[in-house]
Amino acid sequence: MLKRILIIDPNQQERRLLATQLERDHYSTTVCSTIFEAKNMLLEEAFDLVILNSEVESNERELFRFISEQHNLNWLPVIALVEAYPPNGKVQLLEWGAVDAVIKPIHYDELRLRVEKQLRQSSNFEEVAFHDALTKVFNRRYFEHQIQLQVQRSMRQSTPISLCFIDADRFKSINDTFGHKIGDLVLIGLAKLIQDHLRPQDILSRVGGEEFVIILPNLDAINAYSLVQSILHSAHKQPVAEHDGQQRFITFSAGVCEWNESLTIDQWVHLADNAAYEAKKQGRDRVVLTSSEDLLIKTDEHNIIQVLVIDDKESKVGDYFTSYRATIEVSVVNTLDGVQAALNHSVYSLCFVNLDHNEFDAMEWLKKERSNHKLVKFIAAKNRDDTFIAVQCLAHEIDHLMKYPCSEFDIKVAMNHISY
Ligand code: GH3
Ligand code: MG
Ligand code: MG
Repeated sequence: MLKRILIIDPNQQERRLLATQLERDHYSTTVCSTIFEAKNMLLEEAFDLVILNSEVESNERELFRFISEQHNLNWLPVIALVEAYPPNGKVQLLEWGAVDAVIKPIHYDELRLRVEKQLRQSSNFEEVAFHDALTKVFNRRYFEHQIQLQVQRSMRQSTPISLCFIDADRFKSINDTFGHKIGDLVLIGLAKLIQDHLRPQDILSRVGGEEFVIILPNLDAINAYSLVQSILHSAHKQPVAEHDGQQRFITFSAGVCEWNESLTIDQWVHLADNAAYEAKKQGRDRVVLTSSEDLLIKTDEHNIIQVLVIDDKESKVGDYFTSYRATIEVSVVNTLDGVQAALNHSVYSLCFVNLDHNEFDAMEWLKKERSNHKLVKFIAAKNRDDTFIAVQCLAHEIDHLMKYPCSEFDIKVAMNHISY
């Protein structure tokens, strides 16, 4: 795919010349003359590199600040073209965040080599940072990086966009029966089977062990649904892996949702994820289509946070959440059986779990809940420092770990930390 370069230069002739030269070298270029325009373009389109002709405006620094603050842009390389005098101009731009600075008047061949070098480095970086090592499809980080961009593009073009969550069915039994290695082959095969059905603009990411998500630009709910159905039909007919002459098949449960302007991105992700969960509940091996009317969780719109507290000790944690904010609805489960607690409280947006629960393996439960409810925030508590637990919490993307027993102040800190 052609690498895309944004050129920011107030001088029309110069930017045209540079664009023509780069296009001749097979880059795709977009030009603009102000930082303001550049910021809008960066929000709407994906670029691989920016060339900034410095001296443009006094608010150049603003461009670097803007890029570093956007989580989907902060790795974007900027090459600055600078005057030789004053000599600290170059240092200034490098300090602000330019990856390279070329003294004007530029020699095109030198600039081209520097562009090539930066792009090579960032594509190595992207390969490692945005791809899943096992299946080679994109990873969760890339998904998060793209979703906003893709929605913005759909809004601008007034085209539909859909999202699909896919979770392999009873995958654990494949591992248990044939071993982890065969499990890996099945995952690789499943990713390939899905990818083979997609168009170049679709973005397939592996977001969990046996879970995938697809961003489907320019596809409405019905078409997205039938696309995913056709993938599932192929999975019925076609093995995803073969070993020792044995064919391995896999089915999956999927949730599909089309975006609309009444939804936040978080709500949209939640809906599609929930639909996949619904597909599991209905018996697996199926696709469930959902829409914004099915928004189950009372979200920020109503300003209510539903908190599930799982704790077998006598504690005031529930009260602390309530006193943190009046619009928090708390269900405290002083249960002996945390699994049952989860079944009874499938709708919650924040969960506090005491890891020292005597009756069930709270960490195992958290792990599973985290993978089933991607938007729920999880707070875990433990009565002593334990590096192993801390590492596990990190690995399973638990949002906050705190010391137990906890005070009202600890809950405040936690809520602040997870920005509720
Ligand atoms: P369900 O139909 O309810 O989704 O059941 P499941 O067995 O697919 O789901 P569960 O969440 O119980 O198990 C997922 C398993 O996926 C457990 C974990 O060991 C396995 N797994 C996660 N990542 C990998 C991986 O990279 N390779 C292999 N081989 N297994 C993995
Ligand atoms: Mg799963
Ligand atoms: Mg599964």
